[in-house]
Amino acid sequence: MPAAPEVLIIGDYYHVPRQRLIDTYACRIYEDAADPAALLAEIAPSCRAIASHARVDDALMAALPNLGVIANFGVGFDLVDVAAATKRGIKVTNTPDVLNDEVADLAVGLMLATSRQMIKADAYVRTGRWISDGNMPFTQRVWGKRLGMLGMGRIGREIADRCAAFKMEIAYHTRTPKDVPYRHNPDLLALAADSDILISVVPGTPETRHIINTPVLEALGPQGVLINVGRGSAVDEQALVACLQDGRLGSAGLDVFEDEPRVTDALIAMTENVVLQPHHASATHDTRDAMGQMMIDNIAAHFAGQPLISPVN
Ligand code: NAP
Ligand code: 8YV
Repeated sequence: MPAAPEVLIIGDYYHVPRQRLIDTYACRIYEDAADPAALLAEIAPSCRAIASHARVDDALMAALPNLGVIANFGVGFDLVDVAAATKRGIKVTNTPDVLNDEVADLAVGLMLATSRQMIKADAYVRTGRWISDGNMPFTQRVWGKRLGMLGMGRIGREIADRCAAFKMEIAYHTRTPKDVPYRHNPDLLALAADSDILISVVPGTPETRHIINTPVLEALGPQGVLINVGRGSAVDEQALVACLQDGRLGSAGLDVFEDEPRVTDALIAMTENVVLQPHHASATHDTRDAMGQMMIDNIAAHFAGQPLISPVN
């Protein structure tokens, strides 16, 4: 029987599909190697696939001349140098759609938790302030508010459809209009000025870097709420901190950050008007399992010479 094809596992992802991968193929684990360069030299002739949740750059691809596919754990593939892969004839895959509902649920949860100050309210009860200080000050409603969506792709649509059930008035900004029952606004600044709540769910690309900047945050305004479940790089975090500190922006609910897992001290200190999540929007057992299975199915399709399930390039 021929040896199972060699797969290099890079980065940490859900242990259940990871074990499935290890049970199916001859796998080597990059992080386990005492000498990563020696590992790469050893597997160079046989390694044909990478299953990754970490940076995959051109140097790594160059070290593995028989690499055919990089299967990325996650729909966002900003950690993979796709241009370099394409140049080398290496396929890249991701895990779209299976996480749409999960991420949309968390976006809505963050919007509610931030606007209704649910974390602060929880602390208010636990620390006895309800007794010592009386009723907690009021919060901002969500239903019927004007929602601006930055991004109206697979996940953005699920978020918008949920928010429609909250009787929100929904508009969105993307480079090209989509076939959705919401109003397209070609100008992000104008969208922010017309919104009470802005939800960002765009990929991390050079074009989206700091697309949410001081003017956008100021346009959202002192009562405005920013929710980010896309990529941290889309928000100028320094500008965000400054706007939250001096009241040019009302509040923020963030699942993603510029320098994960490090979060700037200023955001951590803001317990009154900021809600933080550890990049957890897709992090349920069911969804992470589905993402892992899709990653494995892409690798299997590649080895079988069949069309890939979700090719990126
Ligand atoms: P998608 O279907 O490709 O949608 C991306 C949307 O962003 C599209 O509507 C696209 O429209 C818009 N967009 C892209 N570049 C833009 C730009 N420069 N200006 C304005 N709009 C732009 O992707 P998806 O599956 O919804 O996922 C979106 C992203 O969410 C992923 O790439 C990932 O980074 C992030 N994500 C985060 C989590 C989490 O755990 N927090 C989980 C899953 C995904 P146009 O192309 O017309 O501009
Ligand atoms: C990933 C995500 O799993 O799919 C994406 O793009 O951001 C998440 O679903 C993330 O990389 C996990 O940390």
